[in-house]
Amino acid sequence: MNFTQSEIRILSPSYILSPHPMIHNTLSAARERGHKLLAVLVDPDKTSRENISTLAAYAKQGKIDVFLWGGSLVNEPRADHYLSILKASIDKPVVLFPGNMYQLNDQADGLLLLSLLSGRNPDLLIGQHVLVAGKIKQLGLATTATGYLLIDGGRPTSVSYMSNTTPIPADKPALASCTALAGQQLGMQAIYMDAGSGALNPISPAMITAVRNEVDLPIIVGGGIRNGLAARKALEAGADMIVVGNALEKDPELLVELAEVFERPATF
Ligand code: 1GP
Repeated sequence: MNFTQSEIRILSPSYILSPHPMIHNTLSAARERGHKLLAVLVDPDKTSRENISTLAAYAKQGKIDVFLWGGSLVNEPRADHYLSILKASIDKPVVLFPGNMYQLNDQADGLLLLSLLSGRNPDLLIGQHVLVAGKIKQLGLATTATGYLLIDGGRPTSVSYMSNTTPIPADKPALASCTALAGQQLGMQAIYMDAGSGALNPISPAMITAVRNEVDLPIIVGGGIRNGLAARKALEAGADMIVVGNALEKDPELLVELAEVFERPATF
């Protein structure tokens, strides 16, 4: 069946019209070229016009490759407005990293469709996904099926509390690698290893390498990365993309130090 452009726009706005490839394809392409990526997590509850304009300036300098958008809770009434400002200010992919099913938004270029594989809460493994499957299709959001592994970062985080799940112990890399492998066998398109926002300790290189050695999928690593050294360690251990949120909320200039860890600006 053939559709006109306006019909396509109605059926599937973001998927068809987004100028950016799906994030797992971006990650795979970067990996093939030996490139690593830096993602900045923007929590709609903690951002502002000024913060977005600062980040946009760094993105224009090639210091940010990808934006993730989301939080454990989103109560900010101007969240949609801020997302539209971010989208209008940058030429980088903005991908939803939703803390719950209420955070879908077709202004984004894609959605990390997270399944919390490290936990045993069925609602976050498949329950919420069923509830929003029709909505995701309706919005035309491009999805990346993402096996999400919550790993102990030294203290309880919003994710562990809100998800009501126990993180994988930080000193049990085999548990993480088998969980990631199961995710790959189930057809996931990426693995996100997260110590949770504001974690005391970032995920150890040993744990990242254990997962890297077990799966061929793109690996995203975040939680508690506060400086260039921690970023470098995660990348050298096998992460394809690191995510930094908290530390940049406090000090956006940290992007200068982080960018030095990456040898080149990414091209999309
Ligand atoms: C959290 O991985 C992200 O899900 C980022 O963590 O805020 O600690 O950088 P931080």
